[in-house]
Amino acid sequence: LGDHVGGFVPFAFDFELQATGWVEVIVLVDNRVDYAKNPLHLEYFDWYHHGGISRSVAVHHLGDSWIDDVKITTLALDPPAIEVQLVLQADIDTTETVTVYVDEQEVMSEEVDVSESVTLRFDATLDGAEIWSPEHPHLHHLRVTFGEDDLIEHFGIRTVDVSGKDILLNDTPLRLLGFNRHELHVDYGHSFPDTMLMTDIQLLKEMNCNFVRGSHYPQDPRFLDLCDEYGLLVWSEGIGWQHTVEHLNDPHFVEAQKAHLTEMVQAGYNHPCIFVWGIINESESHKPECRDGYQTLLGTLRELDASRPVTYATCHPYEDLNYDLVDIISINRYPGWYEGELDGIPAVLDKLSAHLEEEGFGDKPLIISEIGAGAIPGFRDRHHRRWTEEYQRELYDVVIKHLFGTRDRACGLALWLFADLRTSEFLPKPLGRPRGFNNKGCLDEYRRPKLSFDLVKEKFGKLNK
Ligand code: ADA
Repeated sequence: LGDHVGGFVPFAFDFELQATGWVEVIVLVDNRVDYAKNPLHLEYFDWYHHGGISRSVAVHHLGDSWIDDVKITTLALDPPAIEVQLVLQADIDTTETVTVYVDEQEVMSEEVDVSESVTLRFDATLDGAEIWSPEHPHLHHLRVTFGEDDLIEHFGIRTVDVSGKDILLNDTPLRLLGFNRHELHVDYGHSFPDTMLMTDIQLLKEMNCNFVRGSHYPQDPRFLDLCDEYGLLVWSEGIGWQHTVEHLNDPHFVEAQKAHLTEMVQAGYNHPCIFVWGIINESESHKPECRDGYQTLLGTLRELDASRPVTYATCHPYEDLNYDLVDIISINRYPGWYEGELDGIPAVLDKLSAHLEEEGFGDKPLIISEIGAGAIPGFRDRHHRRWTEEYQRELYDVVIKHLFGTRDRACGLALWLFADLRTSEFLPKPLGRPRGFNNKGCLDEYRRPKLSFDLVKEKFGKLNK
């Protein structure tokens, strides 16, 4: 029926039923690393690529006409109003009634002529509807019927804006406190059972987080559903890790990225938890030759969704050339780990903000999108050396105190990393990856908390009161 390049995003193919009876779907997955076939998954990335079919496969049996897509956008909070966009399709020329219900109240109904495809847009004011936020993650229920087809979607009414240094959720500045999360588990690879997804949610909530950066690829739609329900704000990021001038100037790479980002936005659009889209982590954003690539990929996101800000995480904060292209500046930095000692962390963080001010970007929101330290699970020692659980706890303490102590020096913090993960043996720094793991998790690979867990819980708890 078709081919698809790259994981972590849903895709679909149409086929005609030749006869009634059972349908057998055969999916061949090739997880050999081969840039020519698939430039999105590369061997040197700092995580282990589990192959296989990692998310669900389903067959939808549709009639001659069907609902292809629904997009729900919040237009206003008071009174609550949404825009609904429907894509209706048919194999034949037909006239059918399309009806839309919100929480089982009809909000629109009309006759539509469809031959091939029709896009309908309408606005609805939902008096009395509740507003979604991390503190009150209220979801509404939208049902569309069209001929014999129907489609149900949950949505939240909430707005996201950027104003000066603030990210506003429902017109109120956010203080984002959370973690980078890889969807990886030693027992399940990328295919989490529902209970494991729920475990991650519970642990994040227990630490009083309101924020998850989905590093470095789109997270499972079931995880996003849970973030909608439990009130965790998500940075949804397209796949990528330290791409070079060669990649960003290769049409094969850029086209594959565009297709991947399109599928990410298509799948994530209706999740109120997603408040920002991100692209290619830590790539060569400091080289002029990469600017066109950044412009194209960020432009793709903006075209697909004008309702959310865009960002990317840079590891070249002093030389970066693309700050003007984003709404939110996001910086990955490892003071106290790859550079300097614990007592140097405040100066490093202050220098970053001072640089942004000097360069004229001081009026944009800043997220510290990665910062952390490796801690081998169970390794403790009286001197609190590097790699001990104590050292990681002290580093988190210094970081959180400095960023949110006397005043807020950033509007968001995503600690690196939620849980330890198996990494690639092709990473060019094996000495920094004992056990073959990235050990910077606040929990180990089985989600057993390290010492820093209680510290984060206490600190984020006080800040999130
Ligand atoms: C980078 C990268 C992460 C991880 C981290 C680390 O900042 O974005 O994916 O590799 O470094 O642990 O060194």
